[in-house]
Amino acid sequence: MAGERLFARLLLLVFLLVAQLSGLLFLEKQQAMVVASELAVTADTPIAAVAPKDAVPGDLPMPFTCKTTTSCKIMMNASNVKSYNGKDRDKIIVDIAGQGPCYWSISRFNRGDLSPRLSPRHPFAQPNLGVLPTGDNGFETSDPKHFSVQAWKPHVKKGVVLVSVAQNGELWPDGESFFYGTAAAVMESSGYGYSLVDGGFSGEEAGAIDVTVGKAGRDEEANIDVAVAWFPYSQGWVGGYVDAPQEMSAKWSEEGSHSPQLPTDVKKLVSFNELEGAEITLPGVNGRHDGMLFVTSTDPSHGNSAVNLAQLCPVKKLIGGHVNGHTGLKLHGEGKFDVKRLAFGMYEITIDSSPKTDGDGILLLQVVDEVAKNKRAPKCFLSYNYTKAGSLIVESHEVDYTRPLNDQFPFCETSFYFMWVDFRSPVSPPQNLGTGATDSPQGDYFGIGFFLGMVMTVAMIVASYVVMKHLYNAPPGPSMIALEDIGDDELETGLLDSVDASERDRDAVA
Ligand SMILES: *[C@@H]1O[C@H](CO)[C@@H](O)[C@H](O)[C@H]1NC(C)=O
Ligand SMILES: CC(=O)N[C@H]1CO[C@H](CO)[C@@H](O)[C@@H]1O
Repeated sequence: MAGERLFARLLLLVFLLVAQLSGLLFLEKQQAMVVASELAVTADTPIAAVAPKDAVPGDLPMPFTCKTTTSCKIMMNASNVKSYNGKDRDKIIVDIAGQGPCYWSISRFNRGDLSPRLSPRHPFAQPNLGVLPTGDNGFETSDPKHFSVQAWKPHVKKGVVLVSVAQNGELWPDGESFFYGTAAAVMESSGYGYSLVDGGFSGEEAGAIDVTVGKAGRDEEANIDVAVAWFPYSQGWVGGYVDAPQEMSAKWSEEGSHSPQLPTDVKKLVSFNELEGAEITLPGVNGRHDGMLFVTSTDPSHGNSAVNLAQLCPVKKLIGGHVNGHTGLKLHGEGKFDVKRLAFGMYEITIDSSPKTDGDGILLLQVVDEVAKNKRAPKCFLSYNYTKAGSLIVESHEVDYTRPLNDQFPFCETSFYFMWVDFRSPVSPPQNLGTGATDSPQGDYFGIGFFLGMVMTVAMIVASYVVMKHLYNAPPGPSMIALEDIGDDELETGLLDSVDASERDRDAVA
């Protein structure tokens, strides 16, 4: 029943966390392990492309050497589409408005679908971007000579893709009404490119990632700007892809679809509970103070689901934090930023006290809240856009089918995490023990202590996270009534009952 939909696939990215004192204590014991893991990273030789038939060496992408977080802002412009379901529905202009430090291409796109690819051979000469596609089906090619496919497909075995909606709602002249966007990182890639696993050239590939874009509350494909970020495991990011629960049991989506530091049995980390969501347990981690967890839907059905949850962490060059949605105050924060609550469900963030544009970086957003047992969890979804003055406006909305058709997405108030991913100097996980101590004492030095501790140390406190997943895109009509029959508390409630009131109060003060 509805539980099956509630648990569409989850994609979990668990960031490195700053440890408390305990992190320091086991640091020394684990130094041998630190060395081993660094060697392993160094030994990860660049993957080289295998030439398909009809390709000459000059058609291949360069061996994949992008070792850092990289992100891009993708624009989807449907101002030429006159009818949402007409023959011209895929006459959209797609472009990359900003990117870096590694470059991107897009090897396939049409309404609601994007195939972002990494490290193209000719990053500045993508002939399919910024122009109207010629045919009726958007853009798509399997020709190895086309620059857009001379690039690498993000893959679940190599890293995590996180997405956010980078426009606060959109109205196109296609006869449809104003809408809010949803975005998902799906493991059903169809755009061509080279495999990060075996170097081969293909379209469909198990575990390769595309991005789908939809309308909140409408279960329809959509065109709206999105931000896409890549976090490679080899850089030290901790994360993975977890499938929808089969008989309530957690399973990695593919063998090896997670950081090598995480156990092969994901049941040690993730458990699903009836209807409420998934619980993520990281030994040695206090979920309320130690880090941020970002979660993205990997459900391919055009963004009909949101995954809400998480926790913050100082990592290297992090500008981000945990914002109390009701006050606009920082609960935790790293790096230089200002945040202001402008109105109910509306926030303004200024990065680094300086104006930013689409050419500077993206924001990743994550709903996070603490909900006492039997209380309703926020079922908000977030988006952002830039203002002309160079700040970022974050909006939070929800779907409410009880309201009139033209007003079903009221503002919604929730606390959230955000992370600024800079195109030139992106956030990175702590990695080098030596430099860490001088560079950023908290993030790096303690971070690595936690990192290994999480996997190696069992005798640590165990904190639980609750991943609250909400269907905010159930189609209007009978299924919604069915949900209501079951009752809000059962369906819409994420429970984080491990939070005690005194801790909450302490944070509110901090
Ligand atoms: C979308 O494309 C049209 C032309 O096709 C252009 O006039 C408009 O400025 C574009 N919108 C954006 C936001 O780039
Ligand atoms: C450029 C742009 O779209 N700016 C918009 C960003 O969002 C705020 C509020 O959500 C709008 O007022 C701006 O027009």
